[in-house]
Amino acid sequence: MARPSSKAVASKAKAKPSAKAPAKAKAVAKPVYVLNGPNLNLLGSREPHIYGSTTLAAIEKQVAARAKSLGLAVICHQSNHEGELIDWIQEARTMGSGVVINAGAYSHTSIAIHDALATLDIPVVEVHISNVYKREAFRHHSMISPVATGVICGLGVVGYDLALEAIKSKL
Ligand code: CA2
Repeated sequence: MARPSSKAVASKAKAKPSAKAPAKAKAVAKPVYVLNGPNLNLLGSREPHIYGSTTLAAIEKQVAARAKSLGLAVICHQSNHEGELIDWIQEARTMGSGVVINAGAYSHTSIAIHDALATLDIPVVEVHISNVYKREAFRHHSMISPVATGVICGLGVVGYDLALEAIKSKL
């Protein structure tokens, strides 16, 4: 009688129970969403006396490095469109661990961004590069501050790093 092939024998062999518990999939930490609103793509190119000379790309690089040192992950987005910012805020509701947002001029006008942020159960830090209280009166009111965990304003681009530290302290 022909011997069973080693393959057939192997398939009949009982699997040894592992001494270890089955390895669980490692939980991947949710990223902090860093959102920048209208005209912030122009940073570094105009009005350096107000906003400094750092470009948005450099800010995003700096934020990614700070996040890494804090053990956080980040997703950075910029848009000139209110609805796109709202889509990312809604995404952060389930996919994010926090939101850092400089909504630009929408900070002063947008009930829709206020409403989107109000749905979040994660920390939200509003950032302004300039000190809006030293500027025109129309910048003194923010629609989103009432639904933010905290606000950082007037400290330049370091405000984004400070916002990440604040989020870390809340997690
Ligand atoms: O200080 C901030 O970060 C602001 O959110 C910036 C907004 C302004 O409307 C807010 O009142 C305060 C404006 C961003 C415009 O950014 C520019 C950057 C360079 C050149 C022109 C605009």
